[in-house]
Amino acid sequence: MRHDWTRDEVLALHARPLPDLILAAQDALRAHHDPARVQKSRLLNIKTGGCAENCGYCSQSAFVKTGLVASRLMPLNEVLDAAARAKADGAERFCMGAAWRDLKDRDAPAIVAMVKGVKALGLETCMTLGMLSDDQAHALAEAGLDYYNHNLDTGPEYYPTVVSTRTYNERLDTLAHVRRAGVKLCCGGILGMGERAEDRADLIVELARMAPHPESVPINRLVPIPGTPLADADPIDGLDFVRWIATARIVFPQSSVRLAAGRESMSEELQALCLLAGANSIFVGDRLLTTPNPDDVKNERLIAQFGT
Ligand code: SAM
Ligand code: DTB
Ligand code: SF4
Repeated sequence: MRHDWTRDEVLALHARPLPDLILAAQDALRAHHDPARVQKSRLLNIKTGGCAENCGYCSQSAFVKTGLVASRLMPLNEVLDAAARAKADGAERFCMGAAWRDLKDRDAPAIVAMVKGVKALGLETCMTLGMLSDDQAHALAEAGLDYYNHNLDTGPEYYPTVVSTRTYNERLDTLAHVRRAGVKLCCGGILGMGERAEDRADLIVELARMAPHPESVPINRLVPIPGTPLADADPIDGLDFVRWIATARIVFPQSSVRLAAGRESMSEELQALCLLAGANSIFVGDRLLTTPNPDDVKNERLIAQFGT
């Protein structure tokens, strides 16, 4: 496992002739994973909208008017009902997201109860709640949380263009707290926010510096949301996106690489190429947090091509 990738090395990988790149990505995948298996995670938005951060891509920021109705934290019984349905539909991991800048101590008991309840249903648990203190990360670990999602989103140079209410270093602090508490890390980014190839390479370099690498690396393709600052960003080219997936697979051979948001706007063929390029996980269910996701008939048809 390498932790000292440079920007230029990552850019050179990404620029290899497509057949060589895909072959190297398949080799990396097959060295550590079953290439026929696509891991399935299900998302639930447990607290929608009204967020105090100004992430330029997000429908849930209080800084933008997207028509989204903000909600309070979802009651435990509703979360457990949704988790039971997700399990019945074949999800393996249940990821609960809250539109918070950070976890408030007053909400922590409710979150702990959700982790315990979802785990008792036999699902892996994942939470994404914004910033966490050291103590909060330990409390979640004690409750049995398997994964914490906290994305770096892009490289450090482009980051302030996308978000100005928090810094890259604050993001890294939470990631360190989660890691110290012994919770597995889910950390990746978004492509198609107007960033340069260099910024994408820098994101990969930052993630690679973490030792161990994040166990899960979600690669999102921007879902442009009317009313947000990035509503009109130029979409990333499909094959370029495939190249970045392959690059991530080669740099993070042991990690789960998730083809995360953005599948709704991709053809089945483009999604299949992303899986051939080494992605081995998707979100199932017809909703992400606030936007649609392909339904499970489509998801199963895609996964069936890969042998499971
Ligand atoms: N508030 C928490 C946080 O920011 O960490 C958790 C929820 S936040 C919505 C989780 C992640 O979803 C973001 O870090 C971002 O990578 C991704 N995301 C949000 N909106 C998106 C969009 N429109 N397109 C693609 N990815 C998006
Ligand atoms: C991640 O990297 N992508 C997920 C999950 N982690 C929390 C979120 C995608 C959100 C897409 C836009 C929306 O539905 O609001
Ligand atoms: Fe808030 Fe997370 Fe959306 Fe940023 S991405 S505005 S922190 S919910």
